[in-house]
Amino acid sequence: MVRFLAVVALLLALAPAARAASVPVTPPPPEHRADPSLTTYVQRSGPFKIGPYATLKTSAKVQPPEVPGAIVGMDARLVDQAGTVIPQHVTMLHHLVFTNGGPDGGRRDPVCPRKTTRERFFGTSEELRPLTLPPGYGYPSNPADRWNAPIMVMHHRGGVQEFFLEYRVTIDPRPVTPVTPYWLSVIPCSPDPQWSVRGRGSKEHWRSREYVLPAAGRIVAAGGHLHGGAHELILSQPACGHRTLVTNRPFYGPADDKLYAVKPLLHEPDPKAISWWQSPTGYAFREGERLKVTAAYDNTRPHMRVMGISHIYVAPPLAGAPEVRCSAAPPDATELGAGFERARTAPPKVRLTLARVGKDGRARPTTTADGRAREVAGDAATVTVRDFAFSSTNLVVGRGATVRWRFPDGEQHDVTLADGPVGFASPWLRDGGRYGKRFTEPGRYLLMCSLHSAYMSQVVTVRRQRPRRPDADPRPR
Ligand SMILES: [Cu+2]
Repeated sequence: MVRFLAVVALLLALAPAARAASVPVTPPPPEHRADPSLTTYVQRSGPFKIGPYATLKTSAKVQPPEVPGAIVGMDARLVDQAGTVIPQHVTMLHHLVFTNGGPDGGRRDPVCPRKTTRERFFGTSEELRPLTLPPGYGYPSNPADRWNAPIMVMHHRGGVQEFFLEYRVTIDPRPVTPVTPYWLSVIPCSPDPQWSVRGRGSKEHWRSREYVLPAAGRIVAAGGHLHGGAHELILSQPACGHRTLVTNRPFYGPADDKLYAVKPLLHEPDPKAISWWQSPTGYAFREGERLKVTAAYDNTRPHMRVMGISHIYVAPPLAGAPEVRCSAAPPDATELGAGFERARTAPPKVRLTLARVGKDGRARPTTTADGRAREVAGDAATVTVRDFAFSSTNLVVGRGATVRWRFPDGEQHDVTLADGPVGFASPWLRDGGRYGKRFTEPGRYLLMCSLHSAYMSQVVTVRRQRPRRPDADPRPR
């Protein structure tokens, strides 16, 4: 019965989005840092419905404002029918990316080699950092542009929540210097650009990626995206002594922030804000210049499905300016900070659990497995992930054994550590996808599907010695 209810809830979470509808115009909100005489278009997509404790991954229908011009400020949040902002500890906007295919839908991100990714020009996540640009710069917006917005939302309560995606776009109709957005992700050009931090070994974990910029220009703004556990995101220039151009710093909520009181806590909260850098002069770079993005994470404990993405906005070179190697740091750079009180810069320690949904429909934290232990004495154990369940919820293996998960369903799932000795997570998998993990550290691994975390869990216990009886019940009948 609980299983059946879970499936109903999950189907509800997948209900398609309705069309976008325009709502009034306003003066720019202070967060856009725009000329007060400009106009902000407050637009909505939805309504969406999200089921109890569900994760909703969908594509929101979004469109540019009906006036031509340039975007000089933009943000997005979840609101209810009355327009009231829904707090993140209730229904969380976890990821959002606005893409622009241009009027013919063919515009692509120039740093993605296979050219399958549309131009990404605004992204926000749990950080909810608005897009702002220095005065005189803007991202060109044509009412005929074809926009799209993949979103990922997490509902932290029982019951069904209705919400709208509200996005506020400030347009400057006057001529401005156009910017080109580049999305420099540590994991490039993927719809799920994540990896996991093991949480063993050195105190800090680093992961980097270099990109070659196709044309000369000036970086006039830089934002970023990090997950929980992050120390910082660094944009550097390898050809100039690996100097740092921009550091985006995460800001975590205070300890009494309701984000940390979510129960069951099935996902490590991301930073509540991330710094933003902008400069009218900018950092000039040459055609073919390499830029490097590095994400630094705490490595004293595991952090799963983390990301590191630098969002840079590039203006054309200054007319008549000589091309210089390693241009001086701009004198007019500003860094925008947390924007809330009592921000913490060090990632707080959080302890995730598994969950069990009761007959009353409420999810409660648990750290134990359902069902009797299945002990596997051999080198390998196979787990099938089918019908929103792991086939072995309580698996015992010996140190050095490999567990292989098979994902035969058409629905996407994954296997992600909630708590345990070593961090890991599989990609989202379906249609026969497979994932294997060799367990070399003994201990208890609390595992879940991150897309259905309240409903799908498993405990793998890794013993120092292999269980004696192959595939035996602990109490033979
Ligand atoms: Cu799943």
